[in-house]
Amino acid sequence: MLILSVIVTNLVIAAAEQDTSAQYCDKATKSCGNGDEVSYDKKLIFYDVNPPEGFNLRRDVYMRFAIMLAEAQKQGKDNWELVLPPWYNLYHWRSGRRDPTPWNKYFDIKSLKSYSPVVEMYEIFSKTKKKQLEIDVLYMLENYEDPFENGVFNDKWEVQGSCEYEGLYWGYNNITAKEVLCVKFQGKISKLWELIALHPHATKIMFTHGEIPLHDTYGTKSYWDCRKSMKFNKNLVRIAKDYIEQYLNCKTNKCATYLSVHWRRQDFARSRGNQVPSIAGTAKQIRKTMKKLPNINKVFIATDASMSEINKLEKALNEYGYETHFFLPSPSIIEEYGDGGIAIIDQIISSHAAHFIGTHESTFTYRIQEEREILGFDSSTTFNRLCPDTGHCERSTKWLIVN
Ligand SMILES: Nc1nc2c(ncn2[C@@H]2O[C@H](COP(=O)(O)OP(=O)(O)O)[C@@H](O)[C@H]2O)c(=O)[nH]1
Ligand SMILES: *[C@@H]1O[C@H](CO)[C@@H](O)[C@H](O)[C@H]1NC(C)=O
Ligand SMILES: [Mg+2]
Repeated sequence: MLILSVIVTNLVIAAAEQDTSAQYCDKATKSCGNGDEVSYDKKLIFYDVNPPEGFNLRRDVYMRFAIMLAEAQKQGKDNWELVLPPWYNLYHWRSGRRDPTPWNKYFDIKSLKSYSPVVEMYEIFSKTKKKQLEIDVLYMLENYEDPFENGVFNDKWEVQGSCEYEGLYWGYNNITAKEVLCVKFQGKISKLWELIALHPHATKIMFTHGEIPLHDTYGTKSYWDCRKSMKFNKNLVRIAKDYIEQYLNCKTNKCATYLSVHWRRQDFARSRGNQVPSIAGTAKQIRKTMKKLPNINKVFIATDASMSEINKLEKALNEYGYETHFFLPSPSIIEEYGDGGIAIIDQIISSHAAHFIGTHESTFTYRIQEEREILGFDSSTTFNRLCPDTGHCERSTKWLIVN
């Protein structure tokens, strides 16, 4: 507590100091009028995530940083902004290479900003006078080899010394870092303020491996306030709602007309074979649930399965007599939104179903479950999972909303 308050004091002092690097000019405040070199009045936090991590874990990492900044802001530390890391080269997004994609393609930025001081990379670029964007300090976070030293997990960090960044800077070749430091880190994300305080004059700080710091508290009101602000881009919502109306016969938020299933395949089917069902096993489990929903005959499947797997499941469900739907995007939707947008549309459609069955330990499923909590569905319709064909089937954990 004492240490923290010292740090907070340091930060306040640091904030009061003028930034002399003068790389920014703020159009909004018109402080750029006659070409004077005027500083952007906010300090910036950048982060990236372990490259193989998917979209939905990245959404959780975002929440950790967004909450960290929102909480700091509540305590009067309002001179920091979080730069939204453009989406680039995601492992699961295979339908063609795309340029680094801003967050507004997928999310409602106004809504994100209503919770936390966030800014898009292109907004920062547009205020950068130099040809390069220079990060002052880049902290490369690393796990401790033994997180449970003497049997206990303590929050801690340790600067290891300077090292080399070999990452991609979100796909940009005009970003550099003046200083790169390797840091062993474990524990709550708010401890990053201690690292930040080591460089009180730095105005642009970046963290790699943003997935290493943990939520200060998981599932609390701040968590849900942040989560609620993560609204999707309105166009994606409209596409999903049009689909629901046209094919699933529902015009309201809480639909009574269909069951939805998140059927995660690909790497899950390959490397977690004992946790996910076979195709025939999936169809059987869907039938078992459908028997308890006598008024419903429509099934919506969100999936990353191959076309041949999709056809097999569809055939099995049709044989049981169910009307089966998959969202098949038009070429123009693929072109405009890519795999990321299609995945979001699948999530939105799944969120509105009368009843949902997810895939165990999939963050894609978790985000759908949260959406359903926000929509106000009974938790018994939400926290359900596909079980393996044989063996033990652990129940889904219920992460209930806190309003
Ligand atoms: N369109 C679509 N894509 C999916 C679906 N399930 C998984 N994916 C893709 O696979 C990725 C899985 O990574 P991630 O989001 O981290 O979720 P997790 O790996 O299931 O925890 C997603 O981001 C999507 O790109 C699905 O039901 N529909
Ligand atoms: C860096 O490159 C990107 C992509 O070409 C461009 O949009 C951006 O404005 C550039 N940034 C700076 C600071 O010049
Ligand atoms: Mg993943």
